[in-house]
Amino acid sequence: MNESKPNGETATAVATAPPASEPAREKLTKKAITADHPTWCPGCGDFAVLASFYKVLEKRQLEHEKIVTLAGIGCSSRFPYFVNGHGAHYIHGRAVPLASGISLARPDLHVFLFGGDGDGFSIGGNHLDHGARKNINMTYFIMDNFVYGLTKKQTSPTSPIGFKSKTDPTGAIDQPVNPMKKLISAGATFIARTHAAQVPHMIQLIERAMDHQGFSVIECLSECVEFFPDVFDPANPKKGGSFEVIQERKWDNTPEDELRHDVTDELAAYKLASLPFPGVFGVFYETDRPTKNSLEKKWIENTREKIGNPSDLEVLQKTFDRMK
Ligand SMILES: Cc1ncc(C[n+]2csc(CCOP(=O)(O)OP(=O)(O)O)c2C)c(N)n1
Ligand code: SF4
Ligand SMILES: [Mg+2]
Repeated sequence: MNESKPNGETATAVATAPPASEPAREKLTKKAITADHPTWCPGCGDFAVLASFYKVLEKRQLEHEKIVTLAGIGCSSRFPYFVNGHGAHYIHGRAVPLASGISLARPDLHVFLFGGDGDGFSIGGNHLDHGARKNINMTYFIMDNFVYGLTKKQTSPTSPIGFKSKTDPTGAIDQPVNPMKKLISAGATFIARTHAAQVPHMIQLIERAMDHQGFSVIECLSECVEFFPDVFDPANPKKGGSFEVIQERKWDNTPEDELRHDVTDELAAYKLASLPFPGVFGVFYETDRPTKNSLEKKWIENTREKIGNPSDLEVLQKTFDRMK
């Protein structure tokens, strides 16, 4: 089995029994992962995201102390409060820089980010771009509700033209961000899209994103029942819509395979991203590019070797000595 993110670019898990002195690990249960009672409005799409995340953690039996959940500010960004693991509810839009530091300093951790469309595409839009181009190892789940929920209904970067809000009482006039196009052009190496009413699909994508080495992002249409109700019904079969899943290429040499989507084809991904709302769901783009984590690790190792392999403490001491 290929290990998920933390254990390096191509690490393969080796089943080894724990040393006799180490007590057996307790099973990671939903009870152990659950921290607090979610404070979202009844019916908010974010509940299903949390439930899916719990399911993935339970299924994958990650080491409890290696789970980190980070977020900016927003209803969706309350996420870390509800997960019993390391975590932080950080500054609005600044979860990516915080996560970058944690990911680079502690490559053994599973770094998950959760947040909203405002947090990811407006206030933190610039940070998202740089995390993506640097391909820093983390999994970013964006709960897109097309509105600023926490601050009670302002136009967000993904609100459609015409949306009436407190900031646009006569209807939004600005062209919305297309999350898939933004992420492809920024250089994210795993880009996918899902819907909070589709729990098995969400679980499948979270697992794939986790296993991807690099900056992986999932945009999830997650309804704000309070300030933008029913907006995602066109993609919800239970509400009369249709949830169209991307058929990925199987490379099985069949004529029908020619019609399937090659996830490594950037232009094909752009074409899928151009489909009218509600569009399609699944993996738009996936590519293998060295992570900043691996490049930086190599650079540190080479430099350390050149100066005689000092320990971290010795490097620190030498730096302090120079300041004297
Ligand atoms: C730097 C900064 N700017 C603005 C705010 C006010 N603010 C808090 S949450 C938020 C929008 C949240 O919207 P979104 O990220 O879409 O999350 P949602 O609540 O919809 O899940 C804003 C503008 C803030 N806290 N900090
Ligand atoms: S205001 Fe909207 S996004 Fe926030 S908890 Fe309520 S339903 Fe969810
Ligand atoms: Mg929002």
